[in-house]
Amino acid sequence: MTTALPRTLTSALPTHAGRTVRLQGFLHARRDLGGLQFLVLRDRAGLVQCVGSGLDLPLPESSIEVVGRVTAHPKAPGGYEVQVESFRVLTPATEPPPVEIPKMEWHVHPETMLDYRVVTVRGLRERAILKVQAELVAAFRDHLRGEGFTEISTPKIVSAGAEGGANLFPIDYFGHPAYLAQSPQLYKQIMVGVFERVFEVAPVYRAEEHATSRHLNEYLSLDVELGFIESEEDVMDVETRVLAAIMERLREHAAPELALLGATLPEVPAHIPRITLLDARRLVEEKYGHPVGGKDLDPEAERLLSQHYAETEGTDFVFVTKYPRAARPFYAYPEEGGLTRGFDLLFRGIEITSGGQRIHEYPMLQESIAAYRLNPEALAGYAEVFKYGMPPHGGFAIGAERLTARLLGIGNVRFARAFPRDRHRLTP
Ligand code: AMO
Repeated sequence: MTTALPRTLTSALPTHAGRTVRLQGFLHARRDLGGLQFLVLRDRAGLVQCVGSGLDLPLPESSIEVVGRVTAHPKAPGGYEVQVESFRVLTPATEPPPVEIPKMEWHVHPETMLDYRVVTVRGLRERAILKVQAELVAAFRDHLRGEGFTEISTPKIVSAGAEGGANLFPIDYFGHPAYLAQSPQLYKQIMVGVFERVFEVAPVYRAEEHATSRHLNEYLSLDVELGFIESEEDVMDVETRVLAAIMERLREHAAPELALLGATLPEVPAHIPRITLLDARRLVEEKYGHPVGGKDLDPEAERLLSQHYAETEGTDFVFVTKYPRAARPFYAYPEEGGLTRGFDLLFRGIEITSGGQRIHEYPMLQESIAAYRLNPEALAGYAEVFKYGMPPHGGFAIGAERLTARLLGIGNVRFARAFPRDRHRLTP
């Protein structure tokens, strides 16, 4: 060690003005001007410009250490500058990065950016996106713990899918067929029998064949399930409070990142408006002349419905409720007229959540499996816990990348994940 000084972070520089500090970080940028050398050091907290001369500067992104005196410098980014007294390379980069990391806009193809993700992810925008997501996840956890929820961890290798559809990834499990979990659905329900209120933060897998701006093949699912509810209304209320807590935490802990990304946080109303799917379809058709085919709202209908609520109620959120059974999995709690107690939450034009009340009685579940023409044997494992007594319960799941992308105005969910998996991408 060249010095016994403890490491100082760039965020602490204002409290060290006039003193000598030891900084460590990455060589973010460098510039020679006459005999003077300017370098920008980037650490986990931010950036600082350092000035020296006669330094043997390595390639950008090398890990470096600077010892120097902190001076107030109104024109420097952050308002402080460091006069280099000694400089040390901790690890030299051996190749220059494929893009200039300090640039806020890279005029390269998005695929190229993802090809070089191991280093482009260091960019200030990319880092800010992931930082916001980390805070969002922390808020999700903290808030739910505060409401008496317990964190669980469920298998991602499973013997059957819970969500139906053809988007299961098969794997070879020692010669037996198995799948990557599409969602923790059954397991979170089972754990309601243990803790009453549970949540999980974990990746899930969907073999989506099509490349869209809202689908990943591996995404982070923020799952919640709770027992002893009256109806899906209780579930929507929990989600409303979770979202409010997330926004509050981001306001407090991610202000620099939000500013860098030019993002505005939404207000979460105490009561998010609800509209039934049937009424939503009617509204979109009558007000915007957009006919909705299919069982669910299509992406354009979601966008229009959100637009309607932004215009008329000034909110970025709307719950779409009472989905028909045809649009929901077999575990959705049925209602009169072929409907269910299932809902979606739209945020700024996109579905970020599905949820609802679930069937909790064994005979009703068997009826549902039959009504959906599913193989009861294949679902015997799913059904088993309902023999042993389960309270009325429900829950929801938020797609973390979709929420992050909509919050930050990112057009494609792939950029809301450090290492996205899509139809054509398995590396890095
Ligand atoms: P669902 O399949 O609707 O419901 O998924 C819940 C939420 O997860 C996100 N999501 C995705 N995000 C990125 N890429 C994908 N391919 C993808 N698929 C889904 C969306 C979606 O709203 N078990 C139920 C949830 C529940 O009822 O608790 C489920 O998985 O934001």
